[in-house]
Amino acid sequence: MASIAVQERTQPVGRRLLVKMLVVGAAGLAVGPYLNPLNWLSGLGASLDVPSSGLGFRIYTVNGIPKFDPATWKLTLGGTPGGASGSGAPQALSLDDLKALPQVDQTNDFHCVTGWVVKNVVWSGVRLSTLLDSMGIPSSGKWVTFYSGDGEYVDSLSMEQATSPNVLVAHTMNGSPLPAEQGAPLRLVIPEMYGYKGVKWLNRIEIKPTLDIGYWEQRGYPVDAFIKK
Ligand SMILES: Nc1nc2c(c(=O)[nH]1)N[C@H]1C(S)=C(S)[C@@H](COP(=O)(O)O)O[C@H]1N2
Ligand SMILES: [Mo]
Repeated sequence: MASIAVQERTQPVGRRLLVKMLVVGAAGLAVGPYLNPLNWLSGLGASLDVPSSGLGFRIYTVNGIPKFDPATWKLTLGGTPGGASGSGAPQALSLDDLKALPQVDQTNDFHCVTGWVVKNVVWSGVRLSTLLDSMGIPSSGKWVTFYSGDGEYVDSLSMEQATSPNVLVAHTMNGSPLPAEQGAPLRLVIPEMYGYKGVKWLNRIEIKPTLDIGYWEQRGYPVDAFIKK
């Protein structure tokens, strides 16, 4: 298990550099991991000794690994502007509450924008749309913001993206609870998008009238994270 975790990048990524990374990344994948120039690029910002899981994930965090106590942990659903109840009062779900909701399993390839891929990851959890429905989606609710328990990382989806049926809040990966460094107890999974949209240590979801720009997007990544085929 990885004991040290690093950021994906620590340097701001300009638009042109990002385009270069994507082009170089595609070339790198074609010639194999040892020749992948992205390994040099990632050396700009992060340690060259990138910790990884046995499955091929590189473990990223911008602010450590938050402690998880199953007895007190809660997922807060809040910020509904003029929510169904009229109050938009936040709800807080325990892990047991979450596991009492309808559960789904799905198998997806995981893509980091820097070029690495983990094939056939089995995620289990609750559809995000199930949670959004329980919050009540007001007509002013155009965006959904996701917060990490690390206190730093954040990202967002449009309501249309967020209600797509294969967007999950996952507590289980390949039949086991998420490892601490991979988001325990909960991470967002958006199979059609690059990994940076998938907030780890997810502990709060808010429906909003306006877009909150994500952590890496504030540093140059595209808000549109759909995987380019
Ligand atoms: N809280 C948090 N979530 C995060 C990140 C992060 O640094 N902090 N990195 C993102 C990026 S860029 C990727 S590719 C994936 C990596 O997931 P892994 O650490 O399980 O490999 O997590 C995403 N979610
Ligand atoms: Mo990533």
